[in-house]
Amino acid sequence: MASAGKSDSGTPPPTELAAPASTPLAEAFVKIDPEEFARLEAEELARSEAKEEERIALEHKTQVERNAQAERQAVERAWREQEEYARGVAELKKKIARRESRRAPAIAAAVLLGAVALGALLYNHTLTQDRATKAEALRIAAESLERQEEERRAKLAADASGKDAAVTPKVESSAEPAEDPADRARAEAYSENAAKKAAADKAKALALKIEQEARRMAEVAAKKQAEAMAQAEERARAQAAARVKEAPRAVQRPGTVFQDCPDCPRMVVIPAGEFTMGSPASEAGRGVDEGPQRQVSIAQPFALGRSEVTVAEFRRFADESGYRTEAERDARAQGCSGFIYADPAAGIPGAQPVTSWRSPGLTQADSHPVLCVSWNDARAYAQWLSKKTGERYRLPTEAEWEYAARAGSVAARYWGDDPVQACRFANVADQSRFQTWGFGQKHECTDGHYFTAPAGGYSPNRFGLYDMLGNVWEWTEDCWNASYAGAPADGTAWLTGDCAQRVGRGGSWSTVPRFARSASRNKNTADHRDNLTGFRLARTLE
Ligand SMILES: [Ca+2]
Repeated sequence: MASAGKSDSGTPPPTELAAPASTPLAEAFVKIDPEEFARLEAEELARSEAKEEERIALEHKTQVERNAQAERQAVERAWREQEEYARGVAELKKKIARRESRRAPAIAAAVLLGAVALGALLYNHTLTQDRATKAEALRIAAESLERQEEERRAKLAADASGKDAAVTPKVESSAEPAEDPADRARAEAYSENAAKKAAADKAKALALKIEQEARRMAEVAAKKQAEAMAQAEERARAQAAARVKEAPRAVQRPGTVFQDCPDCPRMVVIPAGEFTMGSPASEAGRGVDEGPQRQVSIAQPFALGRSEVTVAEFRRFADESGYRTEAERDARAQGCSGFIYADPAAGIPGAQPVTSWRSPGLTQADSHPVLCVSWNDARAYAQWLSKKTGERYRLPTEAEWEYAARAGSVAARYWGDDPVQACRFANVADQSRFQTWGFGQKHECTDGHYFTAPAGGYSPNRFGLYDMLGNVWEWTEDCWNASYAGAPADGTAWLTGDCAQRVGRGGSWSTVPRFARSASRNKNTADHRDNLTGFRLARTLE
């Protein structure tokens, strides 16, 4: 306890200073201060980094040298192959020709031929390599030519010495004094240097020529390729244009009947043409909304349904798409207006429920035109069919409809003016009808059907269209206008005016002569449905 108290007095025990000094390691720690240590550490790090950089640089240099070596070897190999090729050609020529005078040009030609090929190689090579490689190629070419030149000289010398030995063996031992060997060596050295320089110049010139030739050949090849591509493109364009010309001719031949799918409605191609739309003031039963008469031009052929869309066709739409008509969606008890009056003479009972196309208040077969569909429902069907087929189905415009119904006729009906002839061409309010609701006289003929008739059951008009009059009223695309003043003259739909109401055309199974005319018009709101109204499709021909 006493020593502890002494310690507390401020005098440190002697061991605290003496102990560090007693070991060299501890002394070193004491002498190196932290800053010095950091500096040494940084130096060491810099040294190791420098070493690493040096190593990377060395590796890089080695790789570069390796690449250069490979390039040199490739060029040398190519040149050697070329030499061998030239030599082989020369040998072959020798054997065939056996004529000294023709040998040299033949060899030269072979060398040039091969050189052009090599030049192409060199040219391609130089496109991607640097100038050093190009210089190297020139050097190798020069060396090669030099070697050839030496070989040639050696051969000539050998030939000459052989000839000399054979013909004039005594020349060397003649009395004339021999040349000074030193002069001769100098002359030979001079001659050799001159030959080397000439060979090098020749090699450079040859390499330049090769390069130029290769470039020219590459340009010619590129030009030829561009021409071939342009020609191929032109041919493809011509073929495509021919197809475009052919296709519409085949598809747009007037009267052609086609289907875009096995279950799709049959369509008829209607020709382009002009007609007078509306009725003359003299036409019996004419309405004021049918004028003024005007010229309409249909510029393009189009397709129109051969008959009205049938119950079967509409059912397919409803089943496949799940679409519910406006009548079916209507919360009212009666979604579709019915025009059924009791007709005891015809065995027609009193009021039947009229709810939708599924139950239109009268008996229908699948082949009959669908009823109780609104303008909106009809357009939904056209959109669905367009999506299904990839073609552009739509409702006909009012002008298209009248143009197609008339089929060139200017009479009140496409069969003429006489309503009594109707029963050959249409299912209308005929003699079987008891009730005409005060609209006037029924058709004085018998068409065989009180209500709807199977689609396409009567004679067609001159365009091959069925039931353009009678059976069911047909929706068109146009907005309602009470006069044709200001209507488009190009057959397009008139989309201004009273667009809440859309135009219906053609009359129905219940229509009297007054309305069963090509020019007769009707209107209803776009959501209206009744059991007199259906529709017919149009399709744009591309
Ligand atoms: Ca009828």
